[in-house]
Amino acid sequence: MSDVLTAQSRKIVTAIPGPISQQMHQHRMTQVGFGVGATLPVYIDHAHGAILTDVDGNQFIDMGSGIGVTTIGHTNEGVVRAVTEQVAKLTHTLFTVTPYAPYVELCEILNRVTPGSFAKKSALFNSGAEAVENAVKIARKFTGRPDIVVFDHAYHGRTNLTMAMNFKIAPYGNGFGPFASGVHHVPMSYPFRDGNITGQEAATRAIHYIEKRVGAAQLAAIVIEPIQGEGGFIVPAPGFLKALSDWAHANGVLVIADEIQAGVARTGKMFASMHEEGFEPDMVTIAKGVAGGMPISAVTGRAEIMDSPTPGQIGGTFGGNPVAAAAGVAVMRQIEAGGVLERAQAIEPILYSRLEAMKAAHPVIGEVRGRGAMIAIEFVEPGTKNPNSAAVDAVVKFCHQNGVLVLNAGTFGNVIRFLPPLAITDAQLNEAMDVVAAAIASL
Ligand code: PLZ
Repeated sequence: MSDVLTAQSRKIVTAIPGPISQQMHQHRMTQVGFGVGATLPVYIDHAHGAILTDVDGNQFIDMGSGIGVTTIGHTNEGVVRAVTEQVAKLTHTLFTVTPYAPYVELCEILNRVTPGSFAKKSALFNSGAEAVENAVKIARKFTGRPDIVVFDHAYHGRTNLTMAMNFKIAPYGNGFGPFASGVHHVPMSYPFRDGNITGQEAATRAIHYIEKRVGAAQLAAIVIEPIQGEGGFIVPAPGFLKALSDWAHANGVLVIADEIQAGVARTGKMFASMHEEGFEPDMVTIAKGVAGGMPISAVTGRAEIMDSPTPGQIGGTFGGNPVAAAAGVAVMRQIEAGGVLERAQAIEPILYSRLEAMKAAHPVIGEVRGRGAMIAIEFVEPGTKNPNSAAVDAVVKFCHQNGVLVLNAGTFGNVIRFLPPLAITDAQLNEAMDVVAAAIASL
């Protein structure tokens, strides 16, 4: 990745947020609705690789990638070129009125690289939530069944259906109901918190819930994040996903893998589902990292399932926009060309060795987990497994003040997650970890 060669460094030159950001934020508060939050109100002017530069000239090491979006790196050359060329050529027709090539090209790549060796087809949308909505629509159409199952600690979006699918009501759903019906929540495999039962045992527990509470005959699909994102990078115990999907397939139930946060090279494989031997979801939802920051999402699935809606049933004005699709093609070509998955794989041991050392020194860290460049630490009250969100708040604040952008996560707000752009250098990664270590030591 050539971005690595031009990488810049962390630099804090004002208070955080700086005076210009403070002024802009004050103005924003008079113009933007309060429901739209801001984790760290520094206003970003430009970015490259893994460095964000704000309007006051502060430079942050980005350990969040805009929640797993700029995986390929900020202002990646290939993406900038593809977008620039496409924007000058054609910005919109509406694919379902008069089609264009980049949409089909991106679908062709996704059909090839998603898990499962069966024939696949795709459809493109704007956001992750919209992809999830459409996957559920298609599953219902194909099976002729109404209900869906989701998991504890899951996150699927902010639309009406996906709000019903989220585990946490606060902040996502409070006051926004009534919500879509036909959504059933069942227990997840969460090794750190469920006594390390096996994947098979956790699947049996979930299946009992489904059989008793829903009934397989009512069930169109199981929707699951192969590694939960907002839930705190919960990696299910080995065998859990396979056992669930074996049960689903024996009962005519489809499996939808929500790969919106974990997919597209993030975990060191093209998709996180591929870490579980024999797990082949019928459909995957894809967004975030697929287009290097341009808004686009996809549903990719078995061809016969994707063909079950009739022409005109699936669409939307902006879905698969040519500029965003061109960016997607540019990202996916780079991943297929090699080096990107390897970079995610190389980031994993660096983060693990640094974070495990912090865990050994500080019992406030209960667990280090995750895969590739999707690694998290869960904070507890020392000597217990009681969630410790106060520690997370303090560590996050310290990191932000010191030029490292980190994100929290988790049902209990007690997880810090690391999702660096893969263009991050080893030096930047270690510098970020030095700041995290200092933050934890300061608790
Ligand atoms: N499915 C697994 O992670 C988005 C949410 C940011 P959209 N997660 C980040 C926020 O606070 O709104 C996400 C996800 C998984 C679906 C979604 C939804 O994707 O593109 O935000 O709609």
